[in-house]
Amino acid sequence: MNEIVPKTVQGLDINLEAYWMPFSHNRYFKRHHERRLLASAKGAYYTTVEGHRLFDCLSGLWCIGLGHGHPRIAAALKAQFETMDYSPAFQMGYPETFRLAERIAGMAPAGLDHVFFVNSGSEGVDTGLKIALAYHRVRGEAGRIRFVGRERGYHGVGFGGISVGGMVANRKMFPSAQLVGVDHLPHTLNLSEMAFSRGQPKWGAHLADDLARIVALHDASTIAAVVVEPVQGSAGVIVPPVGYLERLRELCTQHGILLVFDEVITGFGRVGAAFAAERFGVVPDMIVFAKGVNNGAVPLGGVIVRKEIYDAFMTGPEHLVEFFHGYTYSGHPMAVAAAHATLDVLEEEGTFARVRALERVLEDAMHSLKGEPGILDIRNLGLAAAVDLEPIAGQPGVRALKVFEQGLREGQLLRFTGDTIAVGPPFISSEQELARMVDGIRAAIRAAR
Ligand code: PXG
Ligand code: PLP
Repeated sequence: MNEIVPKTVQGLDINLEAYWMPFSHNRYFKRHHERRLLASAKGAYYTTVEGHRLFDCLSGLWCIGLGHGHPRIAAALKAQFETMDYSPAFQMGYPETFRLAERIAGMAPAGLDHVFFVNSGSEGVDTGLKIALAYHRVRGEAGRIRFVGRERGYHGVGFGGISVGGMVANRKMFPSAQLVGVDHLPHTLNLSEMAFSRGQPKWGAHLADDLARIVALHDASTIAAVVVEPVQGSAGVIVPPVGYLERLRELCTQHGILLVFDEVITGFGRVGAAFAAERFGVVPDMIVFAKGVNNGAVPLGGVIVRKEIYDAFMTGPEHLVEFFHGYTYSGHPMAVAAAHATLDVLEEEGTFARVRALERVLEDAMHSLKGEPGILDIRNLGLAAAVDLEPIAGQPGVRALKVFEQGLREGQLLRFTGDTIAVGPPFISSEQELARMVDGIRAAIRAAR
């Protein structure tokens, strides 16, 4: 096990040891990095250091819908850097950041009209939770300190996000650092009721009623917010049952609880609309976004809130800070410039309509995998889909790893977690590229028995 292995990459003067990779099998990667070190990217493709071309089946990590190296974004970044690289986030302003906030508010459902900028989804979630607590407190409901998340939810890696999140591996090391007073709704995936559903499953709206049980247990006056991903992304594209989000909205309204949609993956086009809130016709009180807002070019995230939430803070002497929160890089000019260019392209190219059209192509192609060996479920919505594979007995995760590795040989960069394969192809994908991607997945699944 512990023999010394060379970790210097052939032909590249680097040693892989010092870098502690995030959410990765470090030791395995450092031994088996063939086709996994990326040298460059353009459009929907990466090129590895060995010179292999890989189709980017997950749009980076769900963030570069418009493809890599978009010339409009490149030009905006160059111009921004030459005009102003950085401006202080606190007590000073940059006009383009204000303009971006107005623009994003304009894309959100009516009523959500103020934007707080952060630098990632994790910061967005923790910011949203802090806004919720502080909002209730400034309104004289300081007793509302509890949160409700959901099993299998992913809300980033901050202490708040892992507390409302529902992924045991991300939580179990940190029991002492969970927020106090968090309950979890059940997740909505039930294969005996909904395996191989296309789009929203019909079964499962009643699972939202668990919120009524939690309210009855703790009393509404103790609960600040419910936080859910409208579509659970990291857990493997778990699509909400018909009527489920509507029911959550109803219960939150009835009990004065804020409903927070974490749209870090679903925002800015992935589901064929600006937000999943629009796609499903359910309006939350806050939307957390990141990733696609600027095509992943520079870290940027944010929280969009209702006017009543913002207004609740705008009391007291005008010269005092209203909300003691923010980041050095909140509204960073480079991130803002990339966002304006991204939103320009999304608008001008009618990208959301294109995603809706491609959704049908992806759906048919992915569901054509049904019947291949050891497939337990296939799910999809927008340009997102997942396949659950039957695990190899006693070796959870190994089957999906094999499919991933074979996928690389097929020229497809897939995403695997557990024994689930997820795809979220770029919005610029052609129908042929989606077909080739699914052919690659099919070949990889067959080879990885
Ligand atoms: N909320 C949601 C819903 C997310 O999907 C985060 C918060 C955290 O964002 P940051 O920017 O802090 O990573 C995410 C991130 C995957 C995958 O393969 C998903 C994410 C990140 C990396 C990989 O599903 N989601
Ligand atoms: N740690 C120290 C010592 C700092 O001075 C700061 C910011 O000024 C931070 C952490 C927070 O950094 P950021 O604003 O980039 O989140």
